[in-house]
Amino acid sequence: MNQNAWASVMEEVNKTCDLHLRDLFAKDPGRAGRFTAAAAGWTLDYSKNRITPELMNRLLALARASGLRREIDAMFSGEAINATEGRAVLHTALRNPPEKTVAVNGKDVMPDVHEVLGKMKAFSNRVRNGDWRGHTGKPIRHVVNIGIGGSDLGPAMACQALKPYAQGSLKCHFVSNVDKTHLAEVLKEVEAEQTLFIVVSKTFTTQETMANAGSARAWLAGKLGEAAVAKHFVAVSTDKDKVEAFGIDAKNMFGFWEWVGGRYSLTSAVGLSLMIAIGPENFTQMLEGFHAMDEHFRTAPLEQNLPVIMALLGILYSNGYGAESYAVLPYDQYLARFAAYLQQMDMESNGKCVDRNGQRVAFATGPIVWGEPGTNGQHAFYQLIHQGTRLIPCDFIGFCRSHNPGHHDLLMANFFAQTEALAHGKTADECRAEGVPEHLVPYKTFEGNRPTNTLLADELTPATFGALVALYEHKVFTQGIIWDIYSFDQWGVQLGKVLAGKVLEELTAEDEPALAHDASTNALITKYREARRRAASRSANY
Ligand code: G6Q
Repeated sequence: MNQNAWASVMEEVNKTCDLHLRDLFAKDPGRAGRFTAAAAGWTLDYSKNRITPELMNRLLALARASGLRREIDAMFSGEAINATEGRAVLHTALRNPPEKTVAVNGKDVMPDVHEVLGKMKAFSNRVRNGDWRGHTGKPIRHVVNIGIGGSDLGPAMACQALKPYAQGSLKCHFVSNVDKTHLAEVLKEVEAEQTLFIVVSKTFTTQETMANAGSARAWLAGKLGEAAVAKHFVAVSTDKDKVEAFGIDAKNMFGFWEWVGGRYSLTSAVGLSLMIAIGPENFTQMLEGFHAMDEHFRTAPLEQNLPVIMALLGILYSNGYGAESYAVLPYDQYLARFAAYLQQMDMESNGKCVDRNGQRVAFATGPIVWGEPGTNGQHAFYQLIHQGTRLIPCDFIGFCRSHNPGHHDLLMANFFAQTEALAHGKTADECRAEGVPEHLVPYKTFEGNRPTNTLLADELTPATFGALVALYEHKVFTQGIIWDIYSFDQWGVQLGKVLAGKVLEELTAEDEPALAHDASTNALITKYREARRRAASRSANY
């Protein structure tokens, strides 16, 4: 992080940290207008943050001193900014209109992007209109996406978010966990003859996905015979040879490229299940929403740039106020999985402690992300946000219109009331004026000064949804640049992919090889082996 620019931010934080949002609003009638920006169908009101115009100027100076503009251009133009993996980072190209060109190593990637999109559209239409039939001639009614992490969370979250746009006769299911229960419970809900499995894996080697895909394939072959696999399995991957080795014909494979990171892959072929659910036209509108926010991020002045503003506010609280986490609170049930999706996007991207020079950073980086839809959270964890000892900045996300309008005014009344209460609190005198007995005044007083962002759009549509996801993608990118860390690798995930291999052998080998872990791990594995042996001898006796 640029130390001079950060010192200048902290100088201003030290001057303003005792100011209360209540007073900032009282003193400045223009505050809400001053701290509101809009783009791609979204309005961001960030006036309920602990900022003054001067503090915002200094935060923006931090962004400039970090070379943010240059880095944005580098990402959008296909430079290999994912340096530890030697790759470009071009999820933004996936949403480009056809006339744009973007070169990676001198080759324009856009023709390939649009060829795959075309293939996805043709296939989705065939599944949706019943033209693609299962082995016994019946149309598809169930689509099962088998993938994990970036090959699951995006389409799973988006299928739920855009459910009002989905074709009712088709149901999408998602299997990710290697715990067999996940697959088993989904298989109870589907008919083999009418089920399409989409095996989604960038590498086509991920243990969990391969185990689930293998079991799903055995289940289907057991019901309909091996010859049925061709009509019931398609793949999304970057590795054609591995897809073919699994037994899926390359013509039923939808490709993407190494420059699409897993957690940024929803707008690639990884979104195939979503496109089947909502149809190509809605999918295209979603891409347009993503693109609108991409263009805003790329071109808007930093002081009006939604992702940049949100990134800077996040850094203010993480590094200036020591906040450990932030909460994402969508007041829309369709966004129930949005926080889970953001957990991967943010925590996998910026959960890093080494900077781009290979040095350990001396400040906090990626925060903990959590959240639930309003109003459920209000009856659970909001207490801690209102009166706990920790500072938890929140993003409130809401819509002026609902797809299910019956209670919408009530929902939104909560939405607006919560951010106001968090900012202004309730003083001891206000409690007394309400007749609160003196001994209860300390408990019924609310300090307030709890910062929130409010994001408001007209309606949850494919376009506003796409813009919302892109907003957070670019917020996370901006923070990575300012912290000077690499946001697009994930060595911690890779570690998990190899760790289990050795232990699996130790759990399953007949001769129970000697264990050389720490004493705790040795004892736990021994206990598990004993239970496994007992279970095996019990089933042998029956
Ligand atoms: C995402 C991560 C990770 C990845 C999964 C699945 O950015 O790299 O979550 O998406 O591990 O990997 P595959 O798609 O290769 O199966």
